[in-house]
Amino acid sequence: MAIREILTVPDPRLKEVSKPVEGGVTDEHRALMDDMLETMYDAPGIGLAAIQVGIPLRIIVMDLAREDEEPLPRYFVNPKILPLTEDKAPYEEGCLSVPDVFEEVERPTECRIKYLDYDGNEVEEVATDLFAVCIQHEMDHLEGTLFIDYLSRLKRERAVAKVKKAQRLKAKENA
Ligand code: GNR
Ligand code: NI
Repeated sequence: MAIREILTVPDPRLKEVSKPVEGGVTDEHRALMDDMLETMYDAPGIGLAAIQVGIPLRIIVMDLAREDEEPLPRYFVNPKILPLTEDKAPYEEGCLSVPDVFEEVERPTECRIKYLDYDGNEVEEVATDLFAVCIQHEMDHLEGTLFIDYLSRLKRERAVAKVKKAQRLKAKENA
């Protein structure tokens, strides 16, 4: 397993539409998912899409366990999603590709998801609460959409400027 670099805005790869995994889940995909999980835990974050480490495949990892709970890694390959309600709720979201920016986003509170798991088995389940928020945030990454795309242009531009500035400072420190 290895920790990979997480892309941050304004990297254009974050706007790519990711491609489905064809021909089932292989050991190569599992190695990528292992790396993604390690990268996510190290960050730390609760979810990660493959494009965030530069791989444009429809693969997501997630772990919503609290610090006082056992880790519960989840893997989603080729996920499909269907909102189950028109009810929406706001949640203050963050993203490892937009570090240190947190803003409220409104999303449907419940959805049905269908995907292949780590072993390539088909799974169908209903996501609610934080699971619903996170899977919708991650599915957006597969379409090249970031949570800041739901904000006003002013807030979005400020968010990108903040990330760029932090990176300039980091580059200077390391110079
Ligand atoms: O770690 C993360 N936390 C988070 C908080 C609220 C809503 C969504 C998320 S996902 C994010 C990790 C990430 O960037 N996944 O793409
Ligand atoms: Ni994200």
